[in-house]
Amino acid sequence: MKQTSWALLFTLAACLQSKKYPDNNSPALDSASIKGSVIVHGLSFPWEILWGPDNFIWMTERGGTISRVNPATGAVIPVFSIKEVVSNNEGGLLGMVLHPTFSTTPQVFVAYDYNKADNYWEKVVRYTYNGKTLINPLTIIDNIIASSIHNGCRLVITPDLKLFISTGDASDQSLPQNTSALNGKILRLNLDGTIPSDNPVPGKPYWSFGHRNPQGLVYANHILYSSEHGASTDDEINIIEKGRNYGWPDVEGFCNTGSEQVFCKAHHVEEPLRTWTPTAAVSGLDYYNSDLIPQWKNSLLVVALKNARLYQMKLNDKFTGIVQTNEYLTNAYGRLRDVCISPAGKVYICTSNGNDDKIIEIDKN
Ligand SMILES: [Ca+2]
Ligand SMILES: [Ca+2]
Repeated sequence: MKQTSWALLFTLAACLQSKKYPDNNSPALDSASIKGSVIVHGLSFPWEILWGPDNFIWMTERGGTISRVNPATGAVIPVFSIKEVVSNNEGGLLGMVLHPTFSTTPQVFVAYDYNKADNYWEKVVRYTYNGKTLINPLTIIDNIIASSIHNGCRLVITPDLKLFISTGDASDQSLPQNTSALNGKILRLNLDGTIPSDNPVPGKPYWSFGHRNPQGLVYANHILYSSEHGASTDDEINIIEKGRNYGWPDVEGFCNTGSEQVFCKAHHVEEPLRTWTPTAAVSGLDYYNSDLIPQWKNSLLVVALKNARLYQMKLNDKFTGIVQTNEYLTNAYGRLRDVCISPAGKVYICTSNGNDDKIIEIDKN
C-alpha cells in the first residue's frame, strides 16, 4: 500500500527552488532531503488527523466515521461511527482532539453537525475509548448554529486542561460580533463543558470573537495560533488572545482601509500575523519543531484547500511573527484539509477531494 510518489519528489524539488516570500537570509532548502509517500488512499473527506499516544493517526471523516490509521502499514481500523452526524456539504463530523493524558484518561472530543427540530446544529461531544470503540457520550456544548459552509470546528486542549473550539459564522455575519452568540468565536470550556471562571466575561464561553471560519488551531510556545478563511480576500494566521476582537465582518485582514482603521481603534481589533489575497483557503495548522527536517524547525505548517499546497511559515525567535514562507506539494494532491506531526518529526497531510482521498507522509529522504 505504501508507494513513493516520484511526481511528488519532482514537485517538492521544484517548489524548494522558489522562495516566494524571502525576507531573511536563511540558507536555501535542500530538496534532496525530503520525500513524500501516499500511505493511505480510498478515504472520503478526512477532516481531522492527529497523532495519538498509541502511535496511530486518529482520523475523522466528514460522513461520521472515526478511525485509527496505522502509519507503518496504511491499515485503517474503524473505531466508531456517529449515526447522528448529518454531512451537508461542508458540514458533518469535523474536529477531534484526545485528552492530553489519554493513557489514563482515554477521552475523545469530537465536533459534529446534525439535525434537530428541522434545523442544522453543531455540538461537541466527549466520548471514552474502551480500547476498541467509543462509549459514554457526554455533550460538552450544543446549539451552535451549523451551516453547509463556515463551520470552523477545530479543537485544541491546552496543558491546563481547557478545551478550545473554533466556530464559524455559519454564513450569518451578524453573529461574530455578537458576544452572546456561539458562532464566529473561539470558545473555551472546561473538559466537562462548564465555563472556566477566568474566561474574558464570566459565564460566557467565548475566548475571542470576530471570526469568520477558523479551521486551523494549534497551541505551541504558550501561544494559541489559528488559521482562518477570508471571503475573497484575506485568509489569516492569527495569534488568539484572551477577549480580543478579530474584526470579521467589519475588518478583513489588516486594519488598512479608512473604515477598518476607525473600527479597529474603537474595538481594539487584533490584526493577523499574515494574510493571503486572493484567498488560499487555509485549513489545518500545526507547529513543527523537530530535528528530522531541520529547515522546518520553529515553523507553523498550514495546508490549503483552494491553493492545494503546504505553507511552511518560519517563526521569529519570540514565536510571534512569520519571517519567511515556503510552499510545498503545489497541486500534487489537490485540496489539502489537515496536517499532523509524529514525535519523530514526520509530517502527515490529508486531502479533501471527495474521491479517493489520501494521507501523505513527508519524511527526510
Ligand atoms: Ca481578522
Ligand atoms: Ca483589511
